[in-house]
Amino acid sequence: TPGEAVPAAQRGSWSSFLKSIASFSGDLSSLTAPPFILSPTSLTEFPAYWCERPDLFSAIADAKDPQARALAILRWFISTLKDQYTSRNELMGSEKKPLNPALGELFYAHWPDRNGRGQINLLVEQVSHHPPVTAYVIENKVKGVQLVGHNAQKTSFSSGSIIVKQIGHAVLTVGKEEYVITLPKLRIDGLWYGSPYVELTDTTYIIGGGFISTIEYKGKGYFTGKSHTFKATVAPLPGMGGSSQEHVVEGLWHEKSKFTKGPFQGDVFHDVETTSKENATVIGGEVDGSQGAFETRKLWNLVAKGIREGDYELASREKSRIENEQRQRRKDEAAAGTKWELKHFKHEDSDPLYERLGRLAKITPSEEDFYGFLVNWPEALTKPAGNDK
Ligand code: HCR
Repeated sequence: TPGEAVPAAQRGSWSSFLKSIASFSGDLSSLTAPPFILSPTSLTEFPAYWCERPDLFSAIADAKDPQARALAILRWFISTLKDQYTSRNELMGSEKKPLNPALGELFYAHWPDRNGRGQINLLVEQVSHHPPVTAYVIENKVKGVQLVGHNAQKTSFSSGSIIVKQIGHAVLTVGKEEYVITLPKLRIDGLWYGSPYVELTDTTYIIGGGFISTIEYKGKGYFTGKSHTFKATVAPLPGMGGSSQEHVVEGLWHEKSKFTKGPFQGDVFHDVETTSKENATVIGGEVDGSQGAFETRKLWNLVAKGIREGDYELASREKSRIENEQRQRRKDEAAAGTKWELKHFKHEDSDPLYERLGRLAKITPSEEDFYGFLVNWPEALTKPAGNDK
């Protein structure tokens, strides 16, 4: 039945929310949604999903040749998908509408050194408000592995689902080698019932180090007939990689996948059950006096409390306060002829690496902008590795 997962008192506002989505295209974040679908977490926390299997991120550095490295990168990438796209369903019962970050909102966290894998730091900054754009860097300095990227979303509505085209890309640096990673397209299904969930569609690419991984996503009814299915091919880039053989991996990105072609055919490629998940340690914990006013947990503290405890009056009052403050800031800047200065990133109109590597795979769009990291880690993250107090 329609709206079966929606609390009775919110069914009316859920159906008007759906109607407004259906007649709307662009920045979904600005639409007001009924309380039951609100998440207490801001989008600035999402980049942590790239590293919730920190052992696999660090293991990229240990691969002994370019082909093994391409496989290690693919394994880490596949391992992130469950956390990126199904964890809200597991934790909160469905996909939810995240808090829309303020311009300049920050998120600092790390994964402590364990078993010599090295400390991994995470820094996130909201670099645009309308449209929302989030930039991030994740770095294991000891191992020489770094991920820098940004992402934005373009949404549209098609046969009952929200289609989310991700804009932006990530650059993974391993030692001196650089890889470009493109992002999947999302389809948000289950809206009719009030229990949205994400299915991935289309293709993503990981290009660099002489190899290209092409990852195709399908939902129910394809390859294996199951949700969250993918098929990945790891092949040498034209003119590179010598006699290396092609590998094909197939399976479910939220569970298990196997090599289905190539020298390791039949072997398990990745199994979510056997790689341990670790939430990032947030600098300042839930909220403490050391967090600045723009650090996400501090900024949204009372909104999140209201949402968690069902005190929607508190949540909406605080949300309006934050939004009004933001509007006032923009007005003041306009009046003074100044512009908000980013703290950790520098916007670049183009990314030559994306263009060069992207050309090899004919990826679209052929050009994208980029946010370069200014390499100004906050002190709380540069303390000696292992000191995770
Ligand atoms: C589309 C989405 C906001 C963006 C979220 C992204 C794409 C952000 C980058 C992460 O790396 C991965 C990621 C995962 C999320 O699945 C995706 C969100 C899903 C819903 C949300 C919409 C703006 C909210 C739509 C409202 C619905 C739930 C009613």
